[in-house]
Amino acid sequence: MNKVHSTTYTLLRKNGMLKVFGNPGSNELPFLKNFPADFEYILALHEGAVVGIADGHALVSQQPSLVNLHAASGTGNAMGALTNAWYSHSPLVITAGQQARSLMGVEAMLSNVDAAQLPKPLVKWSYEPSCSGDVPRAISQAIHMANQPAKGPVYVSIPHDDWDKEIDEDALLLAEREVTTAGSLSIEQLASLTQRINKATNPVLVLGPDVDAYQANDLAIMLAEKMASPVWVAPSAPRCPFPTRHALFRGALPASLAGIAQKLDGHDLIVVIGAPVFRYHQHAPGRYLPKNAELIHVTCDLQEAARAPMGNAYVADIAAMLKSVLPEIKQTMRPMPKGLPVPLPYPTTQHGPLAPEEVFDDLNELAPADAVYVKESTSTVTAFWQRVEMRHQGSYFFPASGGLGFGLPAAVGAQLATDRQVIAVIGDGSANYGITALWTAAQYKVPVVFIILKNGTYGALRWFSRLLEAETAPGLDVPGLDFCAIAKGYGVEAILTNTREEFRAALKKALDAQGPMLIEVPTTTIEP
Ligand code: TZD
Ligand code: CA
Repeated sequence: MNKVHSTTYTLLRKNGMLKVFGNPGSNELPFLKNFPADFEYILALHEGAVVGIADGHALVSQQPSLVNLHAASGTGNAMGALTNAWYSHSPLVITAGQQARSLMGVEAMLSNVDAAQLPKPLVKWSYEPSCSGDVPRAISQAIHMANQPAKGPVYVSIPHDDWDKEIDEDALLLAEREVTTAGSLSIEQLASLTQRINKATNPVLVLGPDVDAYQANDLAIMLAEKMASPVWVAPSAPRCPFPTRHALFRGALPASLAGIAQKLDGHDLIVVIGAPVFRYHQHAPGRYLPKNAELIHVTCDLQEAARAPMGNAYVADIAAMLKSVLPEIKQTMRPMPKGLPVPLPYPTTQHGPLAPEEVFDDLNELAPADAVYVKESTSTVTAFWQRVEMRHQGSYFFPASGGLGFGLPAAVGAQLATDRQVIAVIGDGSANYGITALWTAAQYKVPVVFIILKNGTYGALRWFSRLLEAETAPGLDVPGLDFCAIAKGYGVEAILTNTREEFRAALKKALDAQGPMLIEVPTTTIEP
Protein backbone atom coordinates (compact mmCIF):
# COMPACT_ATOMS: atom_id res chain seq x y z
CA MET A 1 0.00 0.00 0.00
CA ASN A 2 1.10 3.60 -0.65
CA LYS A 3 1.38 6.07 2.18
CA VAL A 4 0.02 9.62 2.36
CA HIS A 5 3.67 10.71 2.64
CA SER A 6 4.99 9.12 -0.58
CA THR A 7 1.81 9.93 -2.53
CA THR A 8 2.11 13.61 -1.58
CA TYR A 9 5.77 13.79 -2.59
CA THR A 10 4.87 12.18 -5.95
CA LEU A 11 2.20 14.84 -6.41
CA LEU A 12 4.62 17.66 -5.57
CA ARG A 13 7.29 16.23 -7.86
CA LYS A 14 4.85 15.98 -10.80
CA ASN A 15 3.93 19.62 -10.23
CA GLY A 16 7.58 20.68 -10.29
CA MET A 17 7.52 21.78 -6.67
CA LEU A 18 10.89 20.44 -5.52
CA LYS A 19 11.71 23.15 -3.01
CA VAL A 20 10.13 23.32 0.43
CA PHE A 21 10.43 26.74 2.10
CA GLY A 22 9.96 26.26 5.79
CA ASN A 23 10.64 26.55 9.45
CA PRO A 24 9.89 23.27 11.20
CA GLY A 25 8.32 22.22 14.48
CA SER A 26 7.24 18.92 15.96
CA ASN A 27 3.98 18.85 13.97
CA GLU A 28 5.91 19.09 10.69
CA LEU A 29 8.57 16.45 11.35
CA PRO A 30 6.53 13.47 10.09
CA PHE A 31 6.14 15.28 6.73
CA LEU A 32 9.87 16.07 6.58
CA LYS A 33 11.18 12.64 7.57
CA ASN A 34 12.63 10.52 4.74
CA PHE A 35 12.91 13.77 2.77
CA PRO A 36 13.41 12.64 -0.86
CA ALA A 37 16.88 13.31 -2.30
CA ASP A 38 15.54 15.24 -5.29
CA PHE A 39 13.83 17.77 -3.00
CA GLU A 40 15.54 20.72 -1.33
CA TYR A 41 14.55 22.19 2.02
CA ILE A 42 15.18 25.94 2.27
CA LEU A 43 15.30 26.84 5.94
CA ALA A 44 14.58 30.38 7.08
CA LEU A 45 14.71 31.46 10.71
CA HIS A 46 11.40 33.32 10.97
CA GLU A 47 8.14 32.62 9.17
CA GLY A 48 7.94 36.16 7.77
CA ALA A 49 11.22 35.40 6.04
CA VAL A 50 10.02 31.93 4.97
CA VAL A 51 7.01 33.39 3.15
CA GLY A 52 9.00 36.34 1.78
CA ILE A 53 11.59 33.97 0.29
CA ALA A 54 8.87 31.70 -1.14
CA ASP A 55 7.08 34.77 -2.51
CA GLY A 56 10.20 36.06 -4.28
CA HIS A 57 10.77 32.59 -5.69
CA ALA A 58 7.20 32.27 -6.98
CA LEU A 59 7.21 35.76 -8.54
CA VAL A 60 10.42 35.11 -10.47
CA SER A 61 9.94 31.43 -11.34
CA GLN A 62 6.23 31.93 -12.23
CA GLN A 63 5.61 28.62 -10.46
CA PRO A 64 3.82 27.85 -7.20
CA SER A 65 6.08 27.68 -4.13
CA LEU A 66 5.50 25.14 -1.36
CA VAL A 67 5.68 26.59 2.14
CA ASN A 68 5.69 24.55 5.34
CA LEU A 69 4.94 26.44 8.57
CA HIS A 70 4.67 25.44 12.17
CA ALA A 71 1.04 25.27 13.30
CA ALA A 72 -0.74 28.46 14.46
CA SER A 73 2.30 30.29 15.79
CA GLY A 74 4.24 29.86 12.56
CA THR A 75 1.19 30.90 10.56
CA GLY A 76 0.72 33.96 12.76
CA ASN A 77 4.31 35.03 12.17
CA ALA A 78 3.71 34.72 8.43
CA MET A 79 0.49 36.75 8.21
CA GLY A 80 2.14 40.11 7.47
CA ALA A 81 4.00 38.54 4.57
CA LEU A 82 0.73 37.09 3.28
CA THR A 83 -0.67 40.60 2.73
CA ASN A 84 1.97 41.09 0.04
CA ALA A 85 1.52 37.62 -1.48
CA TRP A 86 -2.23 38.23 -1.71
CA TYR A 87 -1.92 41.53 -3.58
CA SER A 88 0.92 40.37 -5.83
CA HIS A 89 -1.05 37.30 -6.97
CA SER A 90 1.72 35.04 -5.71
CA PRO A 91 0.89 31.34 -5.99
CA LEU A 92 1.96 30.11 -2.54
CA VAL A 93 0.84 26.68 -1.38
CA ILE A 94 1.15 27.03 2.37
CA THR A 95 0.98 23.92 4.50
CA ALA A 96 1.03 23.93 8.28
CA GLY A 97 1.49 21.02 10.61
CA GLN A 98 -1.39 20.24 12.97
CA GLN A 99 -1.49 18.22 16.19
CA ALA A 100 -2.36 14.52 15.94
CA ARG A 101 -6.09 14.15 15.19
CA SER A 102 -6.88 12.58 18.59
CA LEU A 103 -5.25 15.51 20.46
CA MET A 104 -6.81 18.40 18.55
CA GLY A 105 -10.08 18.39 20.51
CA VAL A 106 -8.44 18.74 23.93
CA GLU A 107 -6.29 21.54 22.50
CA ALA A 108 -3.01 19.85 23.26
CA MET A 109 0.05 22.08 22.87
CA LEU A 110 0.46 23.21 19.25
CA SER A 111 -3.11 22.48 18.23
CA ASN A 112 -4.08 24.92 15.50
CA VAL A 113 -7.61 25.63 16.74
CA ASP A 114 -9.98 26.40 13.84
CA ALA A 115 -6.96 26.16 11.54
CA ALA A 116 -8.74 26.90 8.26
CA GLN A 117 -10.06 30.15 9.71
CA LEU A 118 -6.68 31.46 10.84
CA PRO A 119 -5.13 32.76 7.57
CA LYS A 120 -8.34 34.37 6.27
CA PRO A 121 -8.86 36.75 4.52
CA LEU A 122 -5.35 36.60 3.06
CA VAL A 123 -5.75 33.28 1.21
CA LYS A 124 -7.88 32.24 -1.77
CA TRP A 125 -8.75 28.95 -0.12
CA SER A 126 -8.13 27.37 3.26
CA TYR A 127 -8.80 23.83 4.41
CA GLU A 128 -8.07 21.04 6.87
CA PRO A 129 -8.67 17.58 5.36
CA SER A 130 -11.39 15.61 7.14
CA CYS A 131 -9.38 12.37 7.06
CA SER A 132 -5.86 11.24 6.19
CA GLY A 133 -6.98 9.86 2.83
CA ASP A 134 -7.99 13.38 1.77
CA VAL A 135 -4.55 14.96 2.35
CA PRO A 136 -3.01 14.51 -1.14
CA ARG A 137 -6.29 15.57 -2.78
CA ALA A 138 -6.41 18.68 -0.59
CA ILE A 139 -2.82 19.56 -1.54
CA SER A 140 -3.65 18.97 -5.20
CA GLN A 141 -6.64 21.30 -4.89
CA ALA A 142 -4.41 23.83 -3.16
CA ILE A 143 -1.87 23.76 -6.01
CA HIS A 144 -4.54 24.30 -8.67
CA MET A 145 -6.33 26.97 -6.66
CA ALA A 146 -3.06 28.86 -6.09
CA ASN A 147 -1.93 28.62 -9.68
CA GLN A 148 -5.08 29.59 -11.60
CA PRO A 149 -5.96 33.25 -12.20
CA ALA A 150 -6.06 35.33 -10.20
CA LYS A 151 -3.18 33.47 -8.59
CA GLY A 152 -2.65 33.75 -4.86
CA PRO A 153 -1.82 32.05 -1.57
CA VAL A 154 -3.76 29.05 -0.24
CA TYR A 155 -3.52 27.18 3.07
CA VAL A 156 -3.79 23.53 4.14
CA SER A 157 -3.50 22.35 7.76
CA ILE A 158 -2.38 18.73 8.09
CA PRO A 159 -2.54 16.62 11.27
CA HIS A 160 0.88 15.07 11.73
CA ASP A 161 -0.33 11.51 12.22
CA ASP A 162 -1.81 11.53 8.69
CA TRP A 163 1.54 11.20 6.89
CA ASP A 164 2.20 7.62 7.89
CA LYS A 165 -1.31 6.38 7.02
CA GLU A 166 -1.95 4.09 4.08
CA ILE A 167 -3.85 5.42 1.08
CA ASP A 168 -5.63 4.04 -1.96
CA GLU A 169 -3.47 3.89 -5.08
CA ASP A 170 -6.08 5.91 -6.97
CA ALA A 171 -4.74 8.94 -5.07
CA LEU A 172 -1.86 8.84 -7.57
CA LEU A 173 -4.31 9.96 -10.28
CA LEU A 174 -3.96 13.39 -8.68
CA ALA A 175 -0.35 13.56 -9.82
CA GLU A 176 -1.41 13.22 -13.47
CA ARG A 177 -3.96 16.04 -13.41
CA GLU A 178 -3.65 19.32 -15.24
CA VAL A 179 -5.95 22.28 -14.72
CA THR A 180 -5.84 25.09 -17.25
CA THR A 181 -7.95 28.18 -17.88
CA ALA A 182 -8.43 30.03 -21.18
CA GLY A 183 -9.53 33.55 -20.28
CA SER A 184 -9.67 34.90 -23.86
CA LEU A 185 -12.11 37.63 -24.86
CA SER A 186 -15.27 36.62 -26.74
CA ILE A 187 -15.74 38.02 -30.28
CA GLU A 188 -18.24 40.56 -28.93
CA GLN A 189 -15.96 41.66 -26.10
CA LEU A 190 -13.02 41.97 -28.47
CA ALA A 191 -15.08 44.10 -30.87
CA SER A 192 -16.37 46.45 -28.16
CA LEU A 193 -12.91 46.90 -26.66
CA THR A 194 -11.03 47.51 -29.88
CA GLN A 195 -13.71 49.81 -31.34
CA ARG A 196 -13.55 51.96 -28.24
CA ILE A 197 -9.76 52.19 -28.45
CA ASN A 198 -9.77 52.89 -32.19
CA LYS A 199 -12.20 55.79 -31.91
CA ALA A 200 -10.41 57.50 -29.01
CA THR A 201 -8.79 60.80 -29.91
CA ASN A 202 -6.27 61.00 -27.07
CA PRO A 203 -5.99 57.67 -25.25
CA VAL A 204 -3.59 56.85 -22.42
CA LEU A 205 -2.39 53.47 -21.16
CA VAL A 206 -1.98 52.62 -17.49
CA LEU A 207 -0.09 49.36 -17.03
CA GLY A 208 0.06 47.30 -13.87
CA PRO A 209 1.98 44.41 -12.31
CA ASP A 210 0.06 41.66 -14.07
CA VAL A 211 1.39 42.79 -17.46
CA ASP A 212 4.82 41.85 -16.09
CA ALA A 213 3.46 38.72 -14.38
CA TYR A 214 1.97 37.50 -17.69
CA GLN A 215 5.26 38.36 -19.47
CA ALA A 216 3.21 40.59 -21.73
CA ASN A 217 5.62 43.56 -21.61
CA ASP A 218 6.55 43.31 -25.31
CA LEU A 219 2.88 43.07 -26.29
CA ALA A 220 2.20 46.18 -24.22
CA ILE A 221 4.96 48.03 -26.11
CA MET A 222 3.37 47.08 -29.44
CA LEU A 223 -0.03 48.27 -28.26
CA ALA A 224 1.34 51.55 -26.94
CA GLU A 225 3.24 52.21 -30.19
CA LYS A 226 0.15 51.49 -32.32
CA MET A 227 -1.87 53.90 -30.17
CA ALA A 228 1.04 56.39 -29.82
CA SER A 229 -0.28 56.87 -26.33
CA PRO A 230 1.70 57.77 -23.23
CA VAL A 231 2.17 54.90 -20.77
CA TRP A 232 1.85 55.35 -17.02
CA VAL A 233 2.57 52.67 -14.47
CA ALA A 234 -0.41 52.10 -12.17
CA PRO A 235 0.02 53.65 -8.69
CA SER A 236 1.77 51.89 -5.78
CA ALA A 237 3.62 49.81 -8.37
CA PRO A 238 4.95 46.43 -7.18
CA ARG A 239 6.45 45.53 -10.60
CA CYS A 240 7.74 47.24 -13.73
CA PRO A 241 5.59 46.44 -16.80
CA PHE A 242 7.21 48.77 -19.38
CA PRO A 243 10.78 49.81 -20.30
CA THR A 244 11.50 52.95 -18.33
CA ARG A 245 13.44 54.76 -21.06
CA HIS A 246 10.92 54.09 -23.84
CA ALA A 247 9.77 57.35 -25.46
CA LEU A 248 6.18 56.65 -24.35
CA PHE A 249 7.04 55.96 -20.69
CA ARG A 250 5.73 58.58 -18.31
CA GLY A 251 6.55 57.14 -14.85
CA ALA A 252 4.41 55.78 -12.05
CA LEU A 253 1.12 57.52 -11.29
CA PRO A 254 0.78 59.16 -7.88
CA ALA A 255 -1.33 57.10 -5.45
CA SER A 256 -4.08 59.64 -4.78
CA LEU A 257 -7.41 60.50 -6.37
CA ALA A 258 -6.44 64.09 -7.07
CA GLY A 259 -2.97 63.13 -8.30
CA ILE A 260 -4.23 60.58 -10.81
CA ALA A 261 -6.96 62.82 -12.20
CA GLN A 262 -4.41 65.58 -12.65
CA LYS A 263 -1.83 63.43 -14.47
CA LEU A 264 -4.44 61.89 -16.79
CA ASP A 265 -6.24 65.17 -17.50
CA GLY A 266 -7.00 65.78 -21.18
CA HIS A 267 -7.31 62.12 -22.18
CA ASP A 268 -10.68 60.91 -23.45
CA LEU A 269 -9.90 57.24 -22.84
CA ILE A 270 -7.90 55.60 -20.05
CA VAL A 271 -7.05 51.94 -20.66
CA VAL A 272 -5.87 50.19 -17.51
CA ILE A 273 -4.30 46.77 -17.99
CA GLY A 274 -3.20 44.32 -15.30
CA ALA A 275 -3.74 46.52 -12.24
CA PRO A 276 -6.47 47.33 -9.77
CA VAL A 277 -8.40 50.57 -10.45
CA PHE A 278 -6.60 51.96 -8.51
CA ARG A 279 -4.28 51.19 -5.58
CA TYR A 280 -4.66 54.55 -3.84
CA HIS A 281 -2.56 55.35 -0.77
CA GLN A 282 -2.42 58.94 0.44
CA HIS A 283 -5.77 60.62 0.92
CA ALA A 284 -6.05 63.56 -1.46
CA PRO A 285 -9.74 63.86 -2.26
CA GLY A 286 -10.80 64.47 -5.83
CA ARG A 287 -12.83 63.08 -8.72
CA TYR A 288 -12.19 59.50 -9.81
CA LEU A 289 -11.63 60.54 -13.41
CA PRO A 290 -10.59 63.67 -15.23
CA LYS A 291 -13.36 65.55 -17.03
CA ASN A 292 -14.79 63.82 -20.13
CA ALA A 293 -12.61 60.73 -19.68
CA GLU A 294 -13.86 57.17 -19.96
CA LEU A 295 -12.06 54.22 -18.37
CA ILE A 296 -11.61 50.65 -19.61
CA HIS A 297 -10.16 48.11 -17.22
CA VAL A 298 -8.60 44.79 -18.25
CA THR A 299 -7.64 42.53 -15.35
CA CYS A 300 -7.08 38.84 -14.61
CA ASP A 301 -8.71 39.30 -11.20
CA LEU A 302 -12.51 39.26 -10.88
CA GLN A 303 -12.30 40.88 -7.44
CA GLU A 304 -10.26 43.77 -8.85
CA ALA A 305 -12.84 44.21 -11.61
CA ALA A 306 -15.82 44.00 -9.29
CA ARG A 307 -14.60 46.40 -6.62
CA ALA A 308 -13.49 49.21 -8.95
CA PRO A 309 -15.59 52.34 -8.48
CA MET A 310 -15.66 53.37 -12.16
CA GLY A 311 -15.11 52.14 -15.71
CA ASN A 312 -16.03 49.04 -17.71
CA ALA A 313 -14.01 45.92 -16.90
CA TYR A 314 -12.96 42.89 -18.91
CA VAL A 315 -11.68 39.92 -16.89
CA ALA A 316 -9.18 38.08 -19.07
CA ASP A 317 -5.79 36.50 -19.43
CA ILE A 318 -3.59 39.58 -19.90
CA ALA A 319 -1.29 38.07 -22.55
CA ALA A 320 -4.11 36.38 -24.49
CA MET A 321 -6.11 39.61 -24.40
CA LEU A 322 -3.22 41.67 -25.76
CA LYS A 323 -2.52 39.11 -28.49
CA SER A 324 -6.11 39.14 -29.69
CA VAL A 325 -6.53 42.92 -29.43
CA LEU A 326 -3.30 43.93 -31.21
CA PRO A 327 -4.24 42.97 -34.80
CA GLU A 328 -7.53 44.86 -34.42
CA ILE A 329 -5.95 48.14 -33.29
CA LYS A 330 -5.34 50.65 -36.09
CA GLN A 331 -1.89 52.21 -36.31
CA THR A 332 -2.65 55.81 -35.37
CA MET A 333 -1.54 58.81 -37.42
CA ARG A 334 -1.05 60.83 -34.24
CA PRO A 335 2.59 61.82 -33.79
CA MET A 336 4.66 59.87 -31.24
CA PRO A 337 5.03 62.00 -28.11
CA LYS A 338 8.58 62.91 -27.09
CA GLY A 339 10.34 60.86 -24.41
CA LEU A 340 11.04 62.14 -20.91
CA PRO A 341 14.45 63.74 -20.45
CA VAL A 342 17.02 61.39 -18.92
CA PRO A 343 18.00 62.90 -15.55
CA LEU A 344 21.41 64.54 -15.39
CA PRO A 345 24.03 62.65 -13.36
CA TYR A 346 23.70 63.59 -9.70
CA PRO A 347 26.74 65.58 -8.50
CA THR A 348 29.08 63.66 -6.20
CA THR A 349 28.73 64.58 -2.54
CA GLN A 350 32.06 65.67 -1.10
CA HIS A 351 31.21 65.83 2.61
CA GLY A 352 28.52 64.00 4.55
CA PRO A 353 26.14 61.20 3.57
CA LEU A 354 25.49 60.41 -0.10
CA ALA A 355 22.19 61.25 -1.74
CA PRO A 356 20.16 58.15 -2.71
CA GLU A 357 20.28 59.49 -6.28
CA GLU A 358 24.05 58.92 -6.34
CA VAL A 359 23.59 55.31 -5.30
CA PHE A 360 20.99 54.83 -8.05
CA ASP A 361 23.19 56.47 -10.72
CA ASP A 362 25.98 54.06 -9.78
CA LEU A 363 23.65 51.08 -9.90
CA ASN A 364 22.43 52.18 -13.31
CA GLU A 365 26.00 52.41 -14.56
CA LEU A 366 27.62 49.39 -12.91
CA ALA A 367 24.92 46.73 -12.48
CA PRO A 368 24.03 44.35 -15.32
CA ALA A 369 21.36 45.73 -17.67
CA ASP A 370 19.08 42.81 -16.83
CA ALA A 371 19.49 43.00 -13.05
CA VAL A 372 16.45 42.12 -10.93
CA TYR A 373 15.79 44.81 -8.34
CA VAL A 374 13.89 44.02 -5.16
CA LYS A 375 13.19 47.39 -3.64
CA GLU A 376 12.01 48.25 -0.16
CA SER A 377 13.03 51.77 0.66
CA THR A 378 9.87 53.79 0.76
CA SER A 379 11.17 57.34 0.48
CA THR A 380 13.22 56.74 -2.66
CA VAL A 381 10.65 55.28 -5.03
CA THR A 382 10.43 58.18 -7.49
CA ALA A 383 14.20 58.72 -7.60
CA PHE A 384 14.75 55.02 -8.27
CA TRP A 385 12.25 54.86 -11.17
CA GLN A 386 13.85 57.96 -12.71
CA ARG A 387 17.45 56.91 -12.41
CA VAL A 388 17.66 53.14 -12.71
CA GLU A 389 16.74 52.05 -16.21
CA MET A 390 14.66 48.89 -16.32
CA ARG A 391 14.37 47.21 -19.69
CA HIS A 392 13.25 43.63 -19.26
CA GLN A 393 10.38 41.59 -17.85
CA GLY A 394 10.79 40.78 -14.16
CA SER A 395 13.18 43.63 -13.36
CA TYR A 396 11.47 45.11 -10.30
CA PHE A 397 9.61 43.88 -7.22
CA PHE A 398 8.24 45.99 -4.35
CA PRO A 399 5.90 44.85 -1.54
CA ALA A 400 2.49 44.75 -3.21
CA SER A 401 0.53 45.62 -0.07
CA GLY A 402 3.19 47.91 1.38
CA GLY A 403 3.84 45.42 4.17
CA LEU A 404 7.51 45.74 5.07
CA GLY A 405 9.62 42.61 5.50
CA PHE A 406 9.14 41.47 1.91
CA GLY A 407 12.22 42.94 0.27
CA LEU A 408 15.16 41.30 1.96
CA PRO A 409 13.69 37.76 1.98
CA ALA A 410 12.09 38.09 -1.47
CA ALA A 411 15.49 39.00 -2.91
CA VAL A 412 16.87 35.71 -1.58
CA GLY A 413 13.95 33.75 -3.07
CA ALA A 414 14.22 35.61 -6.37
CA GLN A 415 17.93 34.82 -6.62
CA LEU A 416 17.21 31.14 -5.94
CA ALA A 417 14.96 31.22 -9.03
CA THR A 418 17.17 33.06 -11.54
CA ASP A 419 20.69 33.44 -12.88
CA ARG A 420 20.13 37.18 -13.36
CA GLN A 421 21.82 39.29 -10.68
CA VAL A 422 19.37 40.16 -7.90
CA ILE A 423 20.00 43.47 -6.14
CA ALA A 424 18.06 44.26 -2.99
CA VAL A 425 17.73 47.99 -2.28
CA ILE A 426 16.42 48.17 1.27
CA GLY A 427 15.81 50.98 3.76
CA ASP A 428 17.34 50.89 7.25
CA GLY A 429 13.80 50.68 8.61
CA SER A 430 12.50 47.96 6.27
CA ALA A 431 15.58 45.76 6.63
CA ASN A 432 14.71 44.83 10.21
CA TYR A 433 11.39 43.13 9.43
CA GLY A 434 13.00 40.42 7.30
CA ILE A 435 16.60 40.59 8.51
CA THR A 436 16.93 36.88 9.33
CA ALA A 437 16.80 36.07 5.61
CA LEU A 438 20.47 37.10 5.59
CA TRP A 439 21.19 33.81 7.34
CA THR A 440 19.48 31.84 4.55
CA ALA A 441 21.44 33.82 1.93
CA ALA A 442 24.69 32.98 3.73
CA GLN A 443 23.99 29.29 4.35
CA TYR A 444 22.70 28.57 0.84
CA LYS A 445 25.34 30.87 -0.76
CA VAL A 446 22.70 32.93 -2.56
CA PRO A 447 24.66 35.73 -4.28
CA VAL A 448 22.29 38.65 -3.69
CA VAL A 449 23.76 42.14 -3.44
CA PHE A 450 22.06 43.80 -0.46
CA ILE A 451 22.24 47.59 -0.35
CA ILE A 452 21.03 49.17 2.86
CA LEU A 453 20.17 52.86 2.51
CA LYS A 454 20.76 54.21 5.99
CA ASN A 455 19.13 57.58 6.60
CA GLY A 456 18.42 56.82 10.26
CA THR A 457 14.68 57.34 9.91
CA TYR A 458 11.38 56.02 8.59
CA GLY A 459 11.75 58.46 5.71
CA ALA A 460 8.35 57.91 4.09
CA LEU A 461 6.64 58.37 7.45
CA ARG A 462 8.45 61.71 7.90
CA TRP A 463 6.85 62.79 4.60
CA PHE A 464 3.46 61.35 5.61
CA SER A 465 3.64 63.09 8.97
CA ARG A 466 3.73 66.44 7.15
CA LEU A 467 0.88 65.39 4.84
CA LEU A 468 -1.24 64.36 7.83
CA GLU A 469 -0.11 67.27 10.02
CA ALA A 470 1.26 64.78 12.53
CA GLU A 471 4.89 65.87 12.67
CA THR A 472 4.89 65.51 16.45
CA ALA A 473 4.30 61.72 16.30
CA PRO A 474 6.96 59.74 18.21
CA GLY A 475 8.76 56.65 16.96
CA LEU A 476 9.86 57.78 13.52
CA ASP A 477 13.65 57.47 13.83
CA VAL A 478 15.84 54.37 13.87
CA PRO A 479 19.29 55.45 15.04
CA GLY A 480 22.04 53.18 16.34
CA LEU A 481 21.80 50.32 13.85
CA ASP A 482 25.03 48.71 12.63
CA PHE A 483 24.07 46.65 9.58
CA CYS A 484 27.62 45.48 8.93
CA ALA A 485 27.74 43.94 12.41
CA ILE A 486 24.27 42.45 11.98
CA ALA A 487 25.14 40.99 8.56
CA LYS A 488 28.37 39.50 9.85
CA GLY A 489 26.44 37.99 12.75
CA TYR A 490 24.28 36.14 10.23
CA GLY A 491 27.32 35.12 8.17
CA VAL A 492 27.09 37.66 5.34
CA GLU A 493 30.14 39.66 4.29
CA ALA A 494 29.48 43.39 4.68
CA ILE A 495 31.09 46.75 3.85
CA LEU A 496 30.30 50.24 5.16
CA THR A 497 30.77 52.88 2.44
CA ASN A 498 30.83 56.57 3.26
CA THR A 499 31.97 58.05 -0.04
CA ARG A 500 30.97 57.68 -3.66
CA GLU A 501 34.29 56.05 -4.46
CA GLU A 502 33.93 53.55 -1.63
CA PHE A 503 30.39 52.71 -2.70
CA ARG A 504 31.37 52.12 -6.32
CA ALA A 505 34.28 49.90 -5.34
CA ALA A 506 32.09 47.91 -2.94
CA LEU A 507 29.38 47.51 -5.56
CA LYS A 508 31.83 46.16 -8.12
CA LYS A 509 33.16 43.73 -5.54
CA ALA A 510 29.67 42.59 -4.54
CA LEU A 511 28.62 42.09 -8.17
CA ASP A 512 31.64 39.82 -8.69
CA ALA A 513 31.19 37.86 -5.46
CA GLN A 514 30.17 34.21 -5.45
CA GLY A 515 28.03 34.61 -2.34
CA PRO A 516 25.87 37.33 -0.76
CA MET A 517 27.29 40.70 0.19
CA LEU A 518 25.79 43.63 2.05
CA ILE A 519 26.70 47.26 1.49
CA GLU A 520 25.65 49.75 4.13
CA VAL A 521 25.41 53.32 2.79
CA PRO A 522 24.59 56.29 5.01
CA THR A 523 22.30 58.54 2.92
CA THR A 524 20.32 61.73 3.14
CA THR A 525 16.51 61.60 3.44
CA ILE A 526 14.53 62.50 0.33
CA GLU A 527 10.79 62.52 -0.46
CA PRO A 528 8.91 59.70 -2.16
N1 TZD B 1 5.19 47.89 9.53
C1 TZD B 1 5.00 47.14 8.43
C2 TZD B 1 5.06 45.65 8.53
N2 TZD B 1 4.75 47.68 7.24
C3 TZD B 1 4.69 49.04 7.12
N3 TZD B 1 4.41 49.54 5.92
C4 TZD B 1 4.93 49.87 8.24
C5 TZD B 1 5.16 49.24 9.42
C6 TZD B 1 4.83 51.39 8.17
N4 TZD B 1 5.88 52.00 7.34
C7 TZD B 1 5.62 52.41 6.05
O1 TZD B 1 4.54 52.29 5.46
S1 TZD B 1 7.00 53.14 5.36
C8 TZD B 1 7.92 52.91 6.75
C9 TZD B 1 7.16 52.28 7.75
C10 TZD B 1 7.69 51.93 9.07
C11 TZD B 1 9.33 53.39 6.81
C12 TZD B 1 10.30 52.49 6.16
O2 TZD B 1 11.58 53.00 6.37
P1 TZD B 1 12.81 52.65 5.50
O3 TZD B 1 12.63 53.50 4.16
O4 TZD B 1 14.01 53.09 6.23
O5 TZD B 1 12.78 51.25 5.08
P2 TZD B 1 12.72 55.08 3.92
O6 TZD B 1 13.31 55.16 2.55
O7 TZD B 1 13.55 55.71 4.96
O8 TZD B 1 11.31 55.58 3.91
CA1 CA C 1 15.17 54.86 6.30
